[in-house]
Amino acid sequence: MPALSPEELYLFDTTGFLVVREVFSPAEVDRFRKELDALHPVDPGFANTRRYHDLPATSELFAQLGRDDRIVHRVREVVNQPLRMLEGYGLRRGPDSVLYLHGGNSELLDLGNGTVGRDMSITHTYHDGRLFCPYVKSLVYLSDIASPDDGSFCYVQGSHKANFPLLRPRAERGARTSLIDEGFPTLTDVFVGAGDLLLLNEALMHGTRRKRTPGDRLLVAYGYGPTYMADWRELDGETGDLRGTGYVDHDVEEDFVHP
Ligand SMILES: O=C(O)CCC(=O)C(=O)O
Repeated sequence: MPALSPEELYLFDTTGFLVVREVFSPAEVDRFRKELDALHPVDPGFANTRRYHDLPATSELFAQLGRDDRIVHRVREVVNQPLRMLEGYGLRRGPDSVLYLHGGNSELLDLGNGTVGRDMSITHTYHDGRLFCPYVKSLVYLSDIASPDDGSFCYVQGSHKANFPLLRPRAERGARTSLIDEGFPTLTDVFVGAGDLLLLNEALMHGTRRKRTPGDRLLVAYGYGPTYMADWRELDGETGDLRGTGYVDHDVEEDFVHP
C-alpha cells in the first residue's frame, strides 16, 4: 500500500507540505526528548536557540529515526529517486527565539558571477503521476505548538511554485522587518502536537513565528534527497550557502538589506 494516500499527495503537491498526526507515540516522544537531553547542543548564534548537529552521527536512536519507515516510506513517494539522507539535526528553542522565512521557489541567489532566480537544489517537478522533489524535510515535533505565540511553523502559500521573488524587492525598497512580525496576506500558521510529522518541500518559503510562551520548543529534522545530491559547500564570495546549515539561520531579509 502506498505510504501517502492520493489526498495526502494532492495536499503535499498543492500546499508544499503535509502534516501527519500522531506518527510517534507519547512514549517515543518522551524517549526522543530524553535522548536530546543527554546530547550536547551548540549555540548557532540566534537568540535562545540550541542546535544539535548531525544527530545520526551522535546518537544511534536518532540514526534509527532517520531510517524509520514511517518517515522514509513517505519521503520516497515525493522524491522518487534513489534516496539519501542529507542531514539530521535537532533544535531546542526558548522564549524570544524565531526562525526567519527561508526557501521560496524563485528567491534570488547571489553567485560569484551574478544572480540567479533558480535554486536548483529545490527545483521540483511532476512527471507521469509522480512528484520529483530534490530536497524534502521531515520535521518530527517533540512539543505541542498550538498558537503563534508558541512559535508556530508558518509559510507563504504557493511559494513552492512561485515565479517571482518576494524578499529581494522588499529589501531593495528598504524593508527592515521580517514578514514573520509584519505579516503578509498569505502567511499562514500550522499548529502541531508532539509526535506529529511535517513533511516539507524545501521549496516552500517557511519559518516560524517568534516564540513568546515559556518552556522549550523541541524538534528533530531530517533532510532527504536523491543520492546524486551532494553536501553543500560554497566557494568564496558566494552567498548561496543556504543548504549547508539546514536552514538560513540569520535573517535572510537582513542579508538582502546589506548585500
Ligand atoms: O521549527 C520549525 O517548525 C521549522 C524548522 C525549519 O524550518 C528548519 O529547521 O529549517
